[in-house]
Amino acid sequence: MYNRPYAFNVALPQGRPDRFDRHVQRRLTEMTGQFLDQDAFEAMAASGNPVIYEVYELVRPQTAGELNHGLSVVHAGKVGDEYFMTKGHFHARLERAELYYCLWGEGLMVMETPEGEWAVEELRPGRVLYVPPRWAHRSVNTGKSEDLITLFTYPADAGHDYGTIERQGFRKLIIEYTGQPIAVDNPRWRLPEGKP
Ligand code: PAN
Ligand code: ZN
Repeated sequence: MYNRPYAFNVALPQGRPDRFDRHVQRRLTEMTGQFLDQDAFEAMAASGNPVIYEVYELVRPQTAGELNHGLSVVHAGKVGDEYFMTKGHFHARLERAELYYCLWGEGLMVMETPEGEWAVEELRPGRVLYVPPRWAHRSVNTGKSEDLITLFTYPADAGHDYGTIERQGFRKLIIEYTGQPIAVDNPRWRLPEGKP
């Protein structure tokens, strides 16, 4: 029954909605190449391969006008000095935006455009973040022990381009330095193929 209004509830601090179509659990080894500290990555992969984040999504028909929406739950932890984070992506249709609302925890959204602009915005409960068209986005949990929980919605025809970030990474990484999160240049960031 696709065209009836519906409502659902979100249990906090679990971040689990009582209605969803899709539940994704992303484990560390599904993020090969994204964390900087390779030794820490391998040690953690060998000792339990933890779930880094989960997504509960209500998936709508992929037509203009529909909005996918759901909950993103990034667990607390670090790989070396780098906080747990999502894979991050551009929308396959680059001209598609997204809205995030933070429900729980503390974190940062790291964003960048193909043209080389970048931005980092704080996420904490009550804070709304608008990700405009063309901006790749990755959420990072900078909290000590709590999950970072955000509600998101984006056009159902946006699609996801993970490959670009898998190949070149984000320009900025978020690491802990003297107990605080800071954005540093990603030494492994690569120019997109075909660009001088
Ligand atoms: C979100 C993200 C979610 C997980 O729903 O998909 O936070 O991050 P990754 O998709 O990068 O693994 C979203 O931005 N959708 O477009
Ligand atoms: Zn998105």
